[in-house]
Amino acid sequence: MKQHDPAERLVVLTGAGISRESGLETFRDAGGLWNRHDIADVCTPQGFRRDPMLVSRFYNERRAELAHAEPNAAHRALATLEQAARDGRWNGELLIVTQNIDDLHERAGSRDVVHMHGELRRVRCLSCGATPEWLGDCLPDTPCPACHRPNLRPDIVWFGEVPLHMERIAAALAACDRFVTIGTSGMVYPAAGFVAEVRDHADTLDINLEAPATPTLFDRTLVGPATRMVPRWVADILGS
Ligand code: BJW
Repeated sequence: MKQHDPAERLVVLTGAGISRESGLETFRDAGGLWNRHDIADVCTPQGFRRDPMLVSRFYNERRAELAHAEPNAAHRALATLEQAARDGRWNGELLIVTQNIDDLHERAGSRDVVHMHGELRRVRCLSCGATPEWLGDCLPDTPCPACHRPNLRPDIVWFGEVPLHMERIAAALAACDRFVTIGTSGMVYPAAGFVAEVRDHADTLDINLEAPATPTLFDRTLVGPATRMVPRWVADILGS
């Protein structure tokens, strides 16, 4: 039986679809990134070891695109909900877990955002472990600002690597009353398995441009573009 505490705990899982209307490509849609790039080449540690220049250029291009992208109405609506909790206008708490490596949630004003697949605007030094912010290009011979050795990689979770912040995410999922996914195909684990973890104790909703092709585990689905559906759904929660 589903139970609700007075303070509602909401976990929102976002995917590439929420940033599509900001001009950033998704992965698996027609014309998405995986139509033009081989996953094994650009999204695995083996691919990086094989050809670090190719992988560095792939992420340099995406970092440059991100610099020109702006948060959209869906990102802003989620930030409004978080702000409403802080103001006491909504008796709930919101955690955004994003699979996205962009920073559009933060730029829209969200503060509590967990980047489970890493962040494009950060690199990681394989020599000293530093993870400095990185806004420009990074190439295989770029020295680490901390230890000066040329051993930097994008601070991204590739296939076969363990996603970040899993303990915090697991605790939030175990405690949530409501779980909502926005703009994700549900193809990549462990994120794809979250709905199965929560559906016995939480209401579940999927917001996506496309209606699901097969029966899903979600209680409800809202079909339409994130910029239209998310503000509407947030307005419903806030009762306006
Ligand atoms: C809109 C819209 C609009 C469009 N409005 N909607 C079986 C079981 C469990 C695991 C595995 C398994 N088989 C293999 C695995 C492992 C593997 C995996 O899942 N593989 C699958 C391909 C099967 N997973 C991993 O390796 C992960 N690690 C792992 O499992 O470690 C083990 C472990 C876990 C936990 C604890 C301990 C150990 C790592 C996965 C790393 C994924 N990395 C990437 C790249 C990140 C960097 C980058 O951006 O380059 O993450 S891959 C890529 O896919 C990216 C995304 O975050 C991720 C998900 O994609 P997303 O966001 O769903 O995008 P799309 O394009 O697929 O969908 C977009 C959706 O938006 C569509 O539905 C559209 O309709 C919709 N849309 N416009 C609303 N306007």
